[in-house]
Amino acid sequence: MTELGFPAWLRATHYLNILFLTLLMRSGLEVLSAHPKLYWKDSCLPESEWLKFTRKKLPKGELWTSKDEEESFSPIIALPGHKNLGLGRHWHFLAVLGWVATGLSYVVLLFVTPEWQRLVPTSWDVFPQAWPTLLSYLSLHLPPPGNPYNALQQLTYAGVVFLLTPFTIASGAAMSPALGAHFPLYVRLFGGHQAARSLHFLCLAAFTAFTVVHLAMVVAHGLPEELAKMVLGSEHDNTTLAVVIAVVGLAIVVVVHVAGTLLSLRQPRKAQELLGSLIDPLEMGLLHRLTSRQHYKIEDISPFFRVNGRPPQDEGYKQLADTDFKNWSLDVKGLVEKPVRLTLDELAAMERQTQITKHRCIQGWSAIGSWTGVPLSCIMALCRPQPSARYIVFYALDEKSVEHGPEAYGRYYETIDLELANHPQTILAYEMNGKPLPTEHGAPLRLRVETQLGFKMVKYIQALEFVADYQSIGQGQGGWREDFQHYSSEASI
Ligand SMILES: Nc1nc2c(c(=O)[nH]1)N[C@H]1C(S)=C(S)[C@@H](COP(=O)(O)O)O[C@H]1N2
Ligand SMILES: [Mo]
Repeated sequence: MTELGFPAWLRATHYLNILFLTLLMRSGLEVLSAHPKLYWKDSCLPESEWLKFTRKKLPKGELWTSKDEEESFSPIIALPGHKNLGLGRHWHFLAVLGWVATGLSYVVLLFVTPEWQRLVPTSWDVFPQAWPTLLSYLSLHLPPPGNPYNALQQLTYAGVVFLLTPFTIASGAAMSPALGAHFPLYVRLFGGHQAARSLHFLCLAAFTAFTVVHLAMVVAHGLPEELAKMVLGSEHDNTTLAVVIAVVGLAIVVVVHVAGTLLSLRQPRKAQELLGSLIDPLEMGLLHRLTSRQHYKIEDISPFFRVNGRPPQDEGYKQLADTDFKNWSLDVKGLVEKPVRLTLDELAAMERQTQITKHRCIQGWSAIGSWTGVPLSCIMALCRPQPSARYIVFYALDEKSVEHGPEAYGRYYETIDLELANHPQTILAYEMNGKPLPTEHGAPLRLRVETQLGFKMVKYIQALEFVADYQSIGQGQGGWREDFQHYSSEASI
């Protein structure tokens, strides 16, 4: 190591950072495309967004859903592009794992070696010193070389590593429905779910700005010498070799992006299963156990609650609705000691629970509503699941091809495991905001499982089935959206 040398671990983490940050940026844009609007308030009133990436106009006077607001981003900017929220999230979380592991190794190594002294400013003088450096850049002159960084550079790097990065991770975590349900105060620190989402987007903007300026500076300071420092550790090393290694390194990053994009677009099920097997166990271990402790106030209830999933269009449902669901009943079956059938009146006569909670749709919008219904645990006490039962399947009445076309067919269904089913705020709701469940929100009965993303909360429920496994149901992924949109069945984040 020469005097200015950068140790190998530092160079390796710098390189991994390029890989993971670019994966995070592209997959993050995929997530954004699913609801390309940013708000500060959690009720997400239409047209209250402060920034949007869509020109779509929503029809006035007729029902539209959040699916109608989705945009298709090109794979050039989004991973994988073309309305693939499910896979975009898989990539985002995988990249989070890689990025956090890289970042932790970096920070640990930084402080067990003397390296930290170059990154962390140790004197307030860094501020007055940064000023002339900035002026000199602004007048298009290079400041005198630093050792190894000039004051402005040191401040910027330290800011990115110790402020921007932790804030980005913290604001991302604040969007997890399980964390938000268990620690509502944590989300309030950011000003709410939508503020956290907006701030998380601004972190992307900050990282992008940093990257652009950083690259421009590398070029301005002399590309071959800077590459020699980055790749080989010292500017006095062989610059040609450094350029070759850097080009090969960047080519590998590009190959990972292209391969990931093609795999996801051409073999989405494979990508879903592969990425899911890496991320889901961790998500399960960290978040699945958290219970919902949400008790918002009546004043918090959103004046507007988006709809996702159109009501069933068939005659059968219309007839049920026309007679106030007097002819509807809930079929509880499968691996239970005592199968039961319950009418709406019978459900209403059981234990009654009301909760005011925040709904978080996987696409990105949120809303607060009040839900009244019977705790699922009461239904379980009635039907007594057999020891082999591990999941509950919720079958709905809506045929999805009506909305999605022939490629995505079948009636909506989702599964949750018995652990979630036993959570204190898991209920079968028949009222919303003090009134019978409106048609668009799932009449006559819907699931509320308040630590999960919205897609788990099946509307228009017809039957519950207790099963040992969900592999033989639908396409075997644990729900209609898992089957056709490649969402993960683990919906805690
Ligand atoms: N039967 C059925 N239930 C469903 C859906 C659906 O398409 N069909 N969509 C889910 C999704 S993605 C969300 S976000 C919530 C939306 O609930 P809301 O329409 O009451 O706002 O319902 C969930 N339950
Ligand atoms: Mo959703």
